[in-house]
Amino acid sequence: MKSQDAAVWSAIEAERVRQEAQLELIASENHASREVIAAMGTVLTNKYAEGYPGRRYYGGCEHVDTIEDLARARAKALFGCTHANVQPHSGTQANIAALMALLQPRDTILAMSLDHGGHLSHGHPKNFSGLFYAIHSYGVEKGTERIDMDRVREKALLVRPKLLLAGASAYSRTLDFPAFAAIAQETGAKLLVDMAHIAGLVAAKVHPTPVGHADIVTLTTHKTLRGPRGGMVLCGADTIKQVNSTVFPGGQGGPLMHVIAAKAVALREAATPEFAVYQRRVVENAKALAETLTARGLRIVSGGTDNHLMLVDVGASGLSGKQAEDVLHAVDLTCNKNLIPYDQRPPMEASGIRLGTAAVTTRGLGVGEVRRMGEWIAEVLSHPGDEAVARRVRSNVAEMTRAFPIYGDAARVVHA
Ligand code: DSN
Repeated sequence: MKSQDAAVWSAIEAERVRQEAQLELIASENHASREVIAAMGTVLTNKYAEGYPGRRYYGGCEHVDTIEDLARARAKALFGCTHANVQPHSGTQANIAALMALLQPRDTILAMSLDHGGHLSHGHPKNFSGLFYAIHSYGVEKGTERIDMDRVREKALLVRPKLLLAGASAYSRTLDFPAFAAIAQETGAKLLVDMAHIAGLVAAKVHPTPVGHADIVTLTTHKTLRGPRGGMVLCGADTIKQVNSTVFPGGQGGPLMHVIAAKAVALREAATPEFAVYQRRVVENAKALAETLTARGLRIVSGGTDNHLMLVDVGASGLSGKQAEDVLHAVDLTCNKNLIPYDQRPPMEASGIRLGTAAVTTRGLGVGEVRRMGEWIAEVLSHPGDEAVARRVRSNVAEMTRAFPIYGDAARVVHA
């Protein structure tokens, strides 16, 4: 590839070097294994396989049938559900399928507000969910910055939604799935749980599972689950027929068989004891990072974290979230600006940053390294524009990334 298409090759290589040289704190990202990446770069990308194993619209599907069956079986075993659809190209595609399976257009949904940590596909006015359904939202309380299930119940009794949606992309506390299910049952709503962020924690039993409580569970495979970029739907016998039809032909055409193979590989990895140890370390590291930042005077939304992520209110340092993201990026610490609950700033400025420990834990950082990294974050945020501080931290980050390579030389083989 280097000689055939140097332009694309060099951009891929530059991205590989960037990932090796920066500490990745974006909570929705991770570093997939070489095996997961290898599965995606295979001849499976050539195959059209609209339909499902044993019922395809094209010939020659015998081997991709094997792959999709493996992925489905592994997903069911890992998450303890009876049915799985592994075809969604992304989390949003999985949510499109789930909402179409459970609702009619214009039905009412009660979901967590994006401003308080929800997700675009849970009702943003410009997303399909906000365009085609009537959205009401719940959020976190002003004082605790946590979801209060009594308040969710009150809202559900008022709104009487057809569907209650639980799940978030910027909420650091344990989600109470039995309580969501009880509210759904009391108000006659279906329950959809989008566990995209916490799927890896759920697989390793580090976060309670929504399976058995929700009518449908959706997830992405590339965040804490550490697989390829993609989505998935888990459900029971009562909804699988609908889900299979709303994934294809409802929301998608041909499945990406190379990505489904990579999902199968990741699901095998996620069933190993090593993966459970990894997920426990992710949570330990997140707690250590939150404690370090708190000790250095930074406010963590809701006072801490139960999972892999946290929101840091950077307002007191005089910076916006955008500025904080930029000064950290300048020292090779990558994160994203994020609204904090009741934020006065617009989303593109924001008052917070979101930090997650899934990716740095994958490359081997433990509590000691994460505490050192927390000190560097605090130092940089309290001295924005101080080039001497930035130089010192950048050099510390470089040393740590060299000590904890992600792929080492093997990545060169994968991408060459
Ligand atoms: N964009 C993802 C995140 O960063 O949380 C959610 O899809």
